[in-house]
Amino acid sequence: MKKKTFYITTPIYYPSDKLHIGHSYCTVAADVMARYKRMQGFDVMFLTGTDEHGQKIEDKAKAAGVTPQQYVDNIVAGIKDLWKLMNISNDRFIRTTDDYHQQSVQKIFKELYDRGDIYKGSYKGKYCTPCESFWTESQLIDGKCPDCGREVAETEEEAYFFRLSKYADRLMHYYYEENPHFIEPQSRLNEMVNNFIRPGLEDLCVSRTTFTWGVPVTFDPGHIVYVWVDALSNYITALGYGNSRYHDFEKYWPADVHFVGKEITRFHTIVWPAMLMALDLPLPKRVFGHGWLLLEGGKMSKSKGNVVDPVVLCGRYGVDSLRYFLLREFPFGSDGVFSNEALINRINSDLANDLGNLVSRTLSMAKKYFGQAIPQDRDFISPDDQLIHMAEELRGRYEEAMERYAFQDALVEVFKVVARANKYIDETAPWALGKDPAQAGRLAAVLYNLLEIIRISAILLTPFIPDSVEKIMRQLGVDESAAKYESALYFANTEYCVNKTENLFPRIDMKKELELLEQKQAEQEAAGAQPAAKQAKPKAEQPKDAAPEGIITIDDFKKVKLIVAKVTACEPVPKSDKLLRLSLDDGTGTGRQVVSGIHQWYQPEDLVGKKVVVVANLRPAKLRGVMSEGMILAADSVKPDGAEDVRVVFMDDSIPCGSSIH
Ligand code: ME8
Repeated sequence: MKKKTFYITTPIYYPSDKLHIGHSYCTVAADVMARYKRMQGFDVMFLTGTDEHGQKIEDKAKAAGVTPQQYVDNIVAGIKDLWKLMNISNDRFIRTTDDYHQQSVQKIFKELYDRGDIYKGSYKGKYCTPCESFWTESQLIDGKCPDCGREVAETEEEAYFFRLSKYADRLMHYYYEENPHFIEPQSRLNEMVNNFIRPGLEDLCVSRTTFTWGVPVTFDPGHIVYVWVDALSNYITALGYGNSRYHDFEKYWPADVHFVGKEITRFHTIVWPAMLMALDLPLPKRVFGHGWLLLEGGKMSKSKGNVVDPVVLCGRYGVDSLRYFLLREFPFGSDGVFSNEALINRINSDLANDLGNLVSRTLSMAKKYFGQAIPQDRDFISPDDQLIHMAEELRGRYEEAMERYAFQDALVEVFKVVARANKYIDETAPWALGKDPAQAGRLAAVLYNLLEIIRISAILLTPFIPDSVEKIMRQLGVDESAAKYESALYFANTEYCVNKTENLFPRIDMKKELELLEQKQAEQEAAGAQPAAKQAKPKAEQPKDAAPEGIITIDDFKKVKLIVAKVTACEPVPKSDKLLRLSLDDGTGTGRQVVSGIHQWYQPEDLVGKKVVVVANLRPAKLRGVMSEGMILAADSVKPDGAEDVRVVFMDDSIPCGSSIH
């Protein structure tokens, strides 16, 4: 029998800077859904990618002194690494600079033109470069871009327009008659209708002539296809529409769901369906506009530094912990405030205390009392029924939530059962049963019940924390069929072969960890706030003549004084397990002292006698009460197991102390 298909997409991200936790949020959610549908037996197509054209990228590349292609290649490589690190199981990754995509976009544009849905006109209005959007005077807020609050420029150009206005009625019909669940959550439907459709849709300007980094309009040289037409088309070109690179269009289109951030719901629920109507193609079944992750104080901003960098968070707490937190903490459709404290609390309470404890207590008791397998001679008694019933009903409740994309609700259901099982341990007191040989049958039933609950919960947690579930299943020693979705419906007289337990989710010392993160942040701020992550919306205002975000000028770079220095002495900073105090010969004759958070990776003897690179003109700062007059350079990376790795940059010993580095 042919498998049912499921096609799910994320937005394609702008590779204008490194991605931050907000981008991870949407991608992890899509990954969870894709894994869930695969687990159910669907033939899944999960697409993500990058949206690489437009003036913003062209400007950034120029400022960086590289070609736009070089600029995006570099960032896209980092994005792919991030998805690998975060265990994202996308089936395809589309880049809008891929040849096949560009050719398809050209065909789509021409097709719309030939059908009369694109026509040539002239545009006069206000243009916001960072948002790549035209605005009318009345749409501006205080004369500035209503989306990002930045300056807009007066523009007039000959341009092509898409007859968006023509589709208003058909869109309304689709929303209300044909597919009432098209826009989720429902509040976004009201927003689209009241804010955009009812006031009257205007035709959309779909070409640009003011820059060149984009897909050229084949029949009118000098015109570039508007970046949103280019970007939205990715959902079909990636399946082979208009190209012969892929051949899955018939199989997977229409998409089952597009996951998008709420700010781009408009493009996906108005512009995109209208484009598809104009092309005579089926419309996506659903667009889910999810909420934003905000930081305390309102927005994620680069001044908050690495703490919102998913690479750092995965390195410190593990990929699964972060995945779990993102989907458990915030209802998918609403905004949520991200904080390190919330993250650590959630890991400690749910993963370490509830799930981790249940697994380790149960497994160690099973091992202690019965070795590996649980004897078949089991005395079940009626109080077990309520627990078993709850576990056997769990899959239904979980599924009901998952089908609504209510990831938080699905996880709450699973953890209700986990909590109930922990309570059951306290009620049945297996350690007391273990003392009485006459109770062996009862003890076997209790431990069997607990193992079955762990197994069922683990199956349902697979999409969220896949690596940890694999470890749990290994520890339970069950065969593959007992780990399948079908087997999550009932107690299955499963055979267990219990293995050595390993602490899955170590408890995090909140106080120490927050201090460490604060210190990392202080170091960054002292170092001039390194831009670690792409700034999330809403965007902060920038001075008019500032270089694009994430880019510095050569003059900025010249401000940093880098010199070679030799480590003459080194010792741990008292009361800190992270910091080392280094005495340096910096060629001045007086020397200097630097405090560095590298003790986790280096012992003093690894450093003494070595030559390092020092940022010599950093404002001195006290770290744990010890004055630090500079910073040594080191590379920060993530090992395959997710742990953070730091390697100091050492210099050739023949270079004299005090030599400056340009
Ligand atoms: O808009 N919280 O790309 P983009 C939650 N290229 N999600 C966030 C977030 C935050 N703070 N910040 C970003 C684009 N996101 C276009 C899309 S699609 C055809 C073209 C997520 O790099 C959210 O899903 O600005 C948002 O829609 C997406 O990143 C935008 O990424």
